[in-house]
Amino acid sequence: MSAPVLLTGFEPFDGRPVNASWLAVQEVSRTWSGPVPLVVERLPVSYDRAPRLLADRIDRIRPGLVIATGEAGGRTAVGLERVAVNVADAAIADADGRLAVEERLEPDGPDAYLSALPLRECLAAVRRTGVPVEISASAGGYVCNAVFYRLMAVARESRVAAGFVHVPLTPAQGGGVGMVTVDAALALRTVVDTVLEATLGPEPAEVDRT
Ligand code: PCA
Repeated sequence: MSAPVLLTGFEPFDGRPVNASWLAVQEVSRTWSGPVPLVVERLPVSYDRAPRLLADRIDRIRPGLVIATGEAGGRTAVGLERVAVNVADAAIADADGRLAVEERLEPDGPDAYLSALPLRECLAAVRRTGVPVEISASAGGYVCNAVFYRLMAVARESRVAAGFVHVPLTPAQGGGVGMVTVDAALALRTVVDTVLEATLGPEPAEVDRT
């Protein structure tokens, strides 16, 4: 698979100056060295615009793997999300002022999609780095879940490996509680590597030229 990896994070929301997911995605991008091209994208926290932008990028870039990420307040571990549900329901409005209460994202869509990432392998690989990580049973009912839901619908159609990862707030955002960006980025990079290795096979051993 030499198709690019698409990694997305979100714009800041809820009055916070930064978004931990975008900080982590930028850090992955800064230190990226292959084996395939990496494309990153920052999504607006909008039920309407974010899934559309993501679907458009997938259509244009034709990635082999898409990992969408967002920040999750109150969490202390990276969350490998298992399931995207066909519901929009959150206590706060999105960037366009839309407050969703028990709405279906796609009236005729399935109730849920499961992540297409090898979650157990990713969990084990991130654990080996020492970064706190868990498999999460709910991505919530806000824009992250909406993006995850659309991502899995598109991924299923175009046979792309895809999933969603939540990262904790940074300690600066979370009043001292949270995860530093380099750790969140290491977790994301490890998830990407794990999926690529499963698809590409292990990297060839270095040739001894002596
Ligand atoms: N977190 C929100 C939306 C954007 C983000 O980073 C969520 O968990 O839905």
